[in-house]
Amino acid sequence: PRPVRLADYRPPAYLINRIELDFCLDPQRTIVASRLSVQKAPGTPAGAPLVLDGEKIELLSVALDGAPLPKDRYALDEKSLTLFDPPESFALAIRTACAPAANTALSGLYISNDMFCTQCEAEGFRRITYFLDRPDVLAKYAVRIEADQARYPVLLSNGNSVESGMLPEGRHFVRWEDPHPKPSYLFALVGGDLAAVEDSFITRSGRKVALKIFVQPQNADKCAYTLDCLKRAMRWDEETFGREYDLDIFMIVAVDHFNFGAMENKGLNIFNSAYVLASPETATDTDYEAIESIVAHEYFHNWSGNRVTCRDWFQLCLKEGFTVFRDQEFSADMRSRAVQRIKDVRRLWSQQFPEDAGPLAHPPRPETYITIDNFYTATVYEKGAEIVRMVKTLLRHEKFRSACDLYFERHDGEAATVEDFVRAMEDGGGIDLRQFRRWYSDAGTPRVSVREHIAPSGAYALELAQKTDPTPGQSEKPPRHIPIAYALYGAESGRRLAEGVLEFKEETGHFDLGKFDERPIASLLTGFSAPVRLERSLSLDDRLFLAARDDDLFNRWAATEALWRDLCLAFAGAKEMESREAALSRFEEALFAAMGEADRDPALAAELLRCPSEADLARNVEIIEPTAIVRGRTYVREAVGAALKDRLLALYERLRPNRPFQPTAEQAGERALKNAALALLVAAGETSLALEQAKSANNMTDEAAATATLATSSGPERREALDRFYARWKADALVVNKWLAWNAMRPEPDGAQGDSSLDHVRRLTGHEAFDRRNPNKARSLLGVFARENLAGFHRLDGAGYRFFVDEILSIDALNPQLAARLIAALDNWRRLEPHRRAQAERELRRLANAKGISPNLYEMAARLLA
Ligand code: HT7
Ligand code: ZN
Repeated sequence: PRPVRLADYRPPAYLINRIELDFCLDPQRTIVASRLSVQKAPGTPAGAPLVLDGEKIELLSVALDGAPLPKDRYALDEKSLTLFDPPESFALAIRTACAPAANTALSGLYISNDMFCTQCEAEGFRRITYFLDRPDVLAKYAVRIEADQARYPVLLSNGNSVESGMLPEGRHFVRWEDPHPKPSYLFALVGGDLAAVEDSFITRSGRKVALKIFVQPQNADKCAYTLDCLKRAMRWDEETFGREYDLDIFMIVAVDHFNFGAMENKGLNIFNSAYVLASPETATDTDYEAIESIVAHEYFHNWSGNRVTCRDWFQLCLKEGFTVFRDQEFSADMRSRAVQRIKDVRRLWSQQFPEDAGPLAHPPRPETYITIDNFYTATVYEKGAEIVRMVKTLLRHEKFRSACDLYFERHDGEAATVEDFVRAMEDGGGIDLRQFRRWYSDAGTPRVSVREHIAPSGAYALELAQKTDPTPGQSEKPPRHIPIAYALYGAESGRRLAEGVLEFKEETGHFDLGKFDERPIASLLTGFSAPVRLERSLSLDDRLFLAARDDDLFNRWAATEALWRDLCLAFAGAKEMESREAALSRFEEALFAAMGEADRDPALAAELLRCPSEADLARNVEIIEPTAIVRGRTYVREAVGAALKDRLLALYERLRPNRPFQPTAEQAGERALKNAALALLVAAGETSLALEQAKSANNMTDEAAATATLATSSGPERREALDRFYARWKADALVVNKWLAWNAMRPEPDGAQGDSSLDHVRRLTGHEAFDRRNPNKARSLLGVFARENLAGFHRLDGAGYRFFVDEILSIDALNPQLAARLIAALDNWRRLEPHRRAQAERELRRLANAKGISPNLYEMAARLLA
C-alpha cells in the first residue's frame, strides 16, 4: 500500500456543497441513491478529472445533469470512480448497493443486533457511496431513509427531521435535513427498533433543545445518568468556553458492536453501549466516570471538531487533543481536580509514554500514514491534550480563554489546521510559540535531568538538561519549550518557600530560584506541567517528605507511586535500592500516615494505596523479565498488606456499610478507598473478606472489586467467585465483559499444578460469552491478556505470542481496525529478555508475511518490526 504524506496535501479540485441521499434499507442489499451538486474549485484547470472515493460498494448507475453517463466518460476501480472532463458545475446522480449484514469491519453502514448504524470516521463514508471522502469538503446533507416499518420503526440521521410517512407494503420513510455544512465523516444514519429516553435543555440564549437517547427497549432504564451527564456538559461548555449548542435536537444512540468509544456525528452521536448504559447493579464507579467523560467528549466535539473541523487527517490532534483537554477539564470540575489529574497522567504514562518510546512512536501531527485508522492513538489524543494544557499554562487562564474564543470565531465553519490553532493561541495570548510548535512535529518524550545547587550563602539553583531519544524517522531532536512548574519547601519547617513556572527552552538551563534560610526541597513539574520524564536522584528522606507534605497533591501522589514502583522493582531484582527492606518499612509507615488523609479526600487516599500494575512496572525497566516483576510486586503488596493489616481492616470496616448507591464523586471516592484497602488485605491472605463482599454487595462497584481481587489472586476462592459472577450475570453482555477481562488476568499456577492462564484463555475463545465479531469482547479477553497478564502472555516457550498472532489473524479477516489496534500490545517486544524477544519476533514476522492481511495490520506489523 502507498503511504499518504502531509507534504502532498492539495486542496480539493472540486467542491460538493449539497448532497441528497436516499437509503432503501435492507440488511442484505441496501440501495443508496445520491445526488451531488458539484462545482469546480477555483484554480482547478477546466476539464480536470473528478476522482470520487468508493470502496466495497457496487455501482448501479451514474448520471450527469439528468443523463446517464456514457461508459467512456468515467472509470471505475476498487477504490474510486473517476469522471473525465466534467463541466464547471453539475449535478451528479449515483446509485450504489452495499451489504450491511456482511460488514463485519464496522466501518460504513453495518448491522448491530438487527439495527442499522454507520461509522464514517475516518474513511467509512466511501463504503456507503462515492464521494469526496475527505474532511475539507463540507456539504449540506438532506437524507431520506426508507425501511420496513415493523422491524425498523426508528429512522435517524443528522439535523432535524422534516417529514415522515407510510409507504405501501408496510414500509415507511423519514426525511432529515442538517442545516450545517459538514464533512462526510460526520454523517450518520440509524435504523432499528429502539426506545427513546427523552429530556430537554434550555440553552443560555433561551432555545429549547430536545435530548433523546435511543437504546434497545430492554435498556431504557439505564440511560438516566447519561442524560444527566449530557445536560451538565452542555451547561459547562456554555459557562467555561462560551459554546452553545446549535440544533433543535441532540441524539445519542447506543450500539453493541463498535470499534471505539463513541462518535461525534453532527446532532446524532453513536456510542458503544458500554458508555451509555449504567445502573448501580451493573456499572461500576469507573464505568460511570467513563460515561461522564465520553458523553462530554463527544458533545464538546460539536465545536472542537464539527463547527471547526480538520483540513486533513494529519491534523487529527487538532480536534482530538483539544477535545480530550476539554473533557479532562470538565471531569476535573465535576470531581476532585487532583484525582482527575492523577488519573489522566496515569493514563498518559501507561499508554502514551510507552508508545513514544517504542517502534510505534509518531508525532502528534504525523507526516505520513498508510491507514489513518492506525493513528487514533494515545499520542494524538492524550499527548495532544497535554500540549493544549501546556499552552494554557504558558498563556495563563484568562488569556487562554480569549485565545480559544478567537480560534472558534476565526475558523467557525472551516476545516482548520494545527497551525491555525497555534496562531490563534499566539494572537489571542500575545506570546511567541515558534519553538513550542515542535511539540506537534516531533515524536518522543523529552528526558529532563535535574541537578540542584545550594551555595553556602543559601542561594538555591537548578541545572536542567533536556534530551529526547531518536524515534522512527526522526534522528535529530532539537530542544523543546517546556513549562516546568515548581514549588520549594523548607526541609525543617515544611513551609512553602517559593513557587513558579520555569520556561525551559535550551538543551541546558540554569535557574536561580532565590536565597533561603533553610534547605529547600523542590517539588518539580507540579500538576505534571509538561509530558516529560524527570530524571532526578533524591534521598529516601526527601522522597518521603514530598509524599507526605507536598501541597501539590499530584506530586504527593507521584512521589508515593514512584516509591511503590521502585520497591517492587528492587524486590524483582530489576533496580538497585540501598537497604530495600528498611526502605520498605519506612514506606509502610508513610502509607500508614497517608491513610490519615482518608477522611479529607478518600479518592486521593485510594490512589495512594494502589500499587502499580505488572504492566506499569514492565514499562519502567530496560529489559523485561516477566516472572521476576510478578514476584517482586507480589512480595511488596503482601508485605504492605501484612504490615498495615490492622489499620486497613479498621478502614475497611469503617467504610463497609452499604449505603444506597449514588454515582457521586464523593461516594465513589469512599468505595475506591474501601476497595483499595480490600485489595491489599487480599494480597496479605484475607481472601474470605472479599468473597463475603462479592456475595453481599448491593452495587457492581463493590461486587466487581471483590471479584476482581479474587480473580487475580491464587486463593481457593478464585474459582467460586468467578463462577458465581458468571452465573449471576451471564445475560448481561456488558457485565460479562468484566468477567472475560478478569479471566484474562488469571495468574500462572504455582508449580506444575493446574491449567496455565494461556490454556484458560484459549478455552474461553470457544465459550458462549466470547465473540470475535464484538470488539468489546475481543478487547476484554485478548487485549487484557496481552497487555496485563505479564507472566501468562510472555511465556518462555512463546506459546502466548503464537496464540495471540493466530487470534489477530482471525480477527483481521473480520475487522482490520480491531486487529491492528490489538497487535499494538506487542510494542514492547524489543525490551523483552533475549529468549522471549526472539519468540515474539518470530511471531511478528509470521504475521507480517501472512497472505492477504489487511493494509491496517500490515502497516502495524511493519512499524513494529522496523
Ligand atoms: N472521533 C471519534 C473517532 C472514532 C473512530 C476512529 C476510527 C475508527 C472508528 C471510530 N469511531 C470513532 C471518537 C472520538 O474521539 O470522539
Ligand atoms: Zn474525540
